[in-house]
Amino acid sequence: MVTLWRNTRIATCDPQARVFERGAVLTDGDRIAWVGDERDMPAVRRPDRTIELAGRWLTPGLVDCHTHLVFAGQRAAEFARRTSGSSYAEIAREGGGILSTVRATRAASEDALVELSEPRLLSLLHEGVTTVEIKSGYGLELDTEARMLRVARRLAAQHRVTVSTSCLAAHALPPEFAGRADDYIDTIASEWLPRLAAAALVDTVDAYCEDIAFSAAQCDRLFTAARALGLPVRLHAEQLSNVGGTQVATRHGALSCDHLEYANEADAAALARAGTVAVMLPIAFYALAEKHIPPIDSLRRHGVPLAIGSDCNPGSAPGASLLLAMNMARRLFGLAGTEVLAGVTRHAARALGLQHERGSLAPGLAADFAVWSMETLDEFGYWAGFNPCSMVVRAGRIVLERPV
Ligand code: DI6
Ligand code: FE
Repeated sequence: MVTLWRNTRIATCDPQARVFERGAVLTDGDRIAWVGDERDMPAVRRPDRTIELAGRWLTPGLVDCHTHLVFAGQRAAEFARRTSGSSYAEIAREGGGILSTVRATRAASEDALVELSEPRLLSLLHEGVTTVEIKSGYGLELDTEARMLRVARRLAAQHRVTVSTSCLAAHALPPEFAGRADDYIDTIASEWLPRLAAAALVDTVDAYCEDIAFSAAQCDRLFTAARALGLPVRLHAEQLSNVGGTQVATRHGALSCDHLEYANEADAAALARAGTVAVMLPIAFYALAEKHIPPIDSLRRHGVPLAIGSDCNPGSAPGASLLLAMNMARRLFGLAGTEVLAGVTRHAARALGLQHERGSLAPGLAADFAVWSMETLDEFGYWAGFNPCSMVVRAGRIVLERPV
């Protein structure tokens, strides 16, 4: 079916960031057939139906390129401790933090995890998100890692969303491997990854490179194994300190390096050389009351593509709002409205290796878009705790309408 979406202002988020003030989109089934100024529309395509958008803004469906939204339990008690002075690293060293969510997640069935994760996914979908990345990393044993990734696949099958999975088994050292971090990395690399990949559960391999997690050398070994299996890599790098993760990840052609609060000039240069996306996660920065801001100017100067993710997780970013992350990226990191919009569309798709399919509006790409009750594009990242998304279209079909 050919549909004409008209009377809309369009931000294509393509590499030229083209905007059409009197725009229209033609979709044919689940693909975009044409996008542009309505006056230039080819007369040959007779639409089967026409949707009037009353001058509202239209953008690509948003892409949340970094979430840990499959988990059980919550860590409100840790949040309370942190608001009265304990640090994230301190709580992690005592066996709380990630390991506390690992205990809850190991004890949860696959069905229970689907049910617990759905409200968080829906919260994102109501904000115009049509593609979401979901990590494992709260199993730290083969069975539970596989269960988390199956849950991510089931969420994709049951909801109108594209899901990209990341295996984050190298998130923390499980108690079974206490004092044997190298053995743990080797076990993931030689036993778990091949089996998870064979079951088609893994799109990307991720790791947490930090003092309280895994060293750059360990991530290097894991990434060598991942790439031998044909899997792309990405990394949680330089979040709480600089331990050289960005240098290792970029040598492996990483799709993205995420967090980067403590990245330096040489890291920015390495990201640019490798074409790696820098993913900003300001909700984690905020919730941990971090003070050290990512080197935004240096990333800009080197021309590194900047993306923004929600980081939805029960520890450092409790919540499920990409719009809030966009607001924080502007207020806390100084990003511009145009930067946050590109950061949740084109650059976020690139962080998942999906830039040729989604994240911008052009003929041949997926007909995934969001419609916004806004006057100006500068309202992206301006609202805090208010959602101006009024319609979500996925694969050419309206999947959500909200009164705004
Ligand atoms: N960095 C983060 O922000 C999350 N994981 C990571 O490596 C936090 C995960 C958690 O605390 O549960
Ligand atoms: Fe994370």
